[in-house]
Amino acid sequence: PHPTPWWREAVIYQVYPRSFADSNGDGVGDIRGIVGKLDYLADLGVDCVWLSPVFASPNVDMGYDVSDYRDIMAEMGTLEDMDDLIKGCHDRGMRLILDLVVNHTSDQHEWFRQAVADPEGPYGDYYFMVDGDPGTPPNNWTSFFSGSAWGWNEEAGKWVLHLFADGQMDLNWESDSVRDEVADIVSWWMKRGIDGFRLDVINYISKRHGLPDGHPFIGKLLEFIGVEHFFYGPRLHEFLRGLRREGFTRREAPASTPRRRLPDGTLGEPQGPDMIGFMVGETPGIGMELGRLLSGYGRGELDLIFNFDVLDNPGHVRWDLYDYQLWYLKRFYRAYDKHLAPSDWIAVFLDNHDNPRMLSKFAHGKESDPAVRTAIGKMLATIQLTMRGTPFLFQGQELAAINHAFEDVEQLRDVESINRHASLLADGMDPKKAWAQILAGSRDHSRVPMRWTPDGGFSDGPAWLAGTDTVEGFSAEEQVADPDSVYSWHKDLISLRRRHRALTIGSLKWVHKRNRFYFAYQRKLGGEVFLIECNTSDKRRKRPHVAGRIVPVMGGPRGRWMEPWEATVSRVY
Ligand code: ISL
Ligand code: CA
Repeated sequence: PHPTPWWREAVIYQVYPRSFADSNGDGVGDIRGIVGKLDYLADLGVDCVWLSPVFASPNVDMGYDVSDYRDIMAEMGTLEDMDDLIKGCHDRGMRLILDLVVNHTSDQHEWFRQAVADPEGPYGDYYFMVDGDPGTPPNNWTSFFSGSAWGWNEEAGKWVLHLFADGQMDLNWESDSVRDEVADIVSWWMKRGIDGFRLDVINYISKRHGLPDGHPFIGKLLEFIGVEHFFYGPRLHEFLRGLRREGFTRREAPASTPRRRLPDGTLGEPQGPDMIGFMVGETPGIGMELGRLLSGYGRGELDLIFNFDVLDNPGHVRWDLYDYQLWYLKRFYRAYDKHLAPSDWIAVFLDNHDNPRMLSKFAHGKESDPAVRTAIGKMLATIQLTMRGTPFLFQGQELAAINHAFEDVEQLRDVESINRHASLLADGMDPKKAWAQILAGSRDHSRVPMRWTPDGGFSDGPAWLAGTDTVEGFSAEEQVADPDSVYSWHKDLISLRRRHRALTIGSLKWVHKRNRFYFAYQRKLGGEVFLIECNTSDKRRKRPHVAGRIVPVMGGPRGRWMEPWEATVSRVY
């Protein structure tokens, strides 16, 4: 009886379990730790929690290398803990989605072990295992984590494809059995009660037949060789439709279902299960047009995609140190708004576990001033939580988390940074320059432990990754207690969204759309109109004129001048 799919009105919160909360003092975040923080998430107003991978894994890539999809990583807990987490979310009116990493498995996965032990046996075609001369890889593709995408496997006496780390072996989706296995894994978790999955690099699963060499020109443009053969492969649409039909469509009742959350924040009765699990695809290298084909409403593929074009200004990559310009973000959302059909929907995100913090990217160095950090944290939250689309917050954004000043590569834990650093040095780059790149782009910035209390509060032991910030006032405890904090701003915005659907499903109309620093738009549904105004510059600026009787509901008073990074949300009558 709800005409809009739930995920279009939801605020989704990404938890990076390793760094969220550690319940037993071993320095690694775990599922019990998350269970202990569910009230915190429900108070913030989160509708759905997404967990980065918690499945059994040797952690070559921090869980993105799964060795058993039906078991939990030893240091994170047990299946029983997971059942408690599912129920704990549902009891609080929140949904839970997990992270499905099925472009590749760990080399420790049973399928891979069987495959290399007996390449002619039933698992032989689960991976890309190719005969050849041990000195010459089958093609010129490069790995996203440095070097060739091929590894020579002694046991099988064959080359094996790995687009990511050495231990992340690409699954061969051409095999019917692989597709059946993946659908079974999804059904198994759906029955346990989860509400869907984020699908890791899901646009990479169909590789062009024959695995031809990548074009060196494209490789130079996109930094990796071979990508044109799998970013948008020949059978991608077919594979996604099959997975939705065979895995995500419910055939059995789930063990638990979420309670309904009412507009005033109180809880109603448990709802019936969603007939189809939610699917949000991580789709690097997929722009707006192709993204629409992968997630258009009613196409039977994905519900949403992440479009990564948002993360860097044109001409820049993650490894460059530059100040991100928000006029580009405005242009990005305007372009979406122009090109999409009214029935299309986007994922709105600024941070995740694979990127430095947007707050720091936007204002390198300036964010060391707590007042600036607070202003920018609120401004970014305002844009993210009122833009038309589904916001995905990453843990710590509500605390205005910033990058960490790592001192050297020894402090890093991420395989991508470590490999890249070594390869830059091997190529003869000046060590200072190499480190500057890594420090600008390392994924570890966003992976430092959550700061629950002024002195940390993540774990009783030494954390697996050092770097929790120490600036007074920015721990969860202090932020929750302060009505003017970035946390409270998030909470108030989320509550406003829930009470006024103009802010979720309402139409979007740009105001002074060519102004580079006035990031402003209206959201409208029926007779209700909201005006969102941000001054994205570091200078005071005169507030441009907007017609109507305008009454601020957040921020304000609405003076003639806007302060640097000021954000105001108003009702328009
Ligand atoms: O290297 C990239 C292409 O330019 C990245 O965008 C990469 O494709 C992207 O980071 C993929 O991320 C996901 O899959 C990885 C994992 O390490 C990440 O944490 C995950 O989010 C491999 O599973
Ligand atoms: Ca632990």
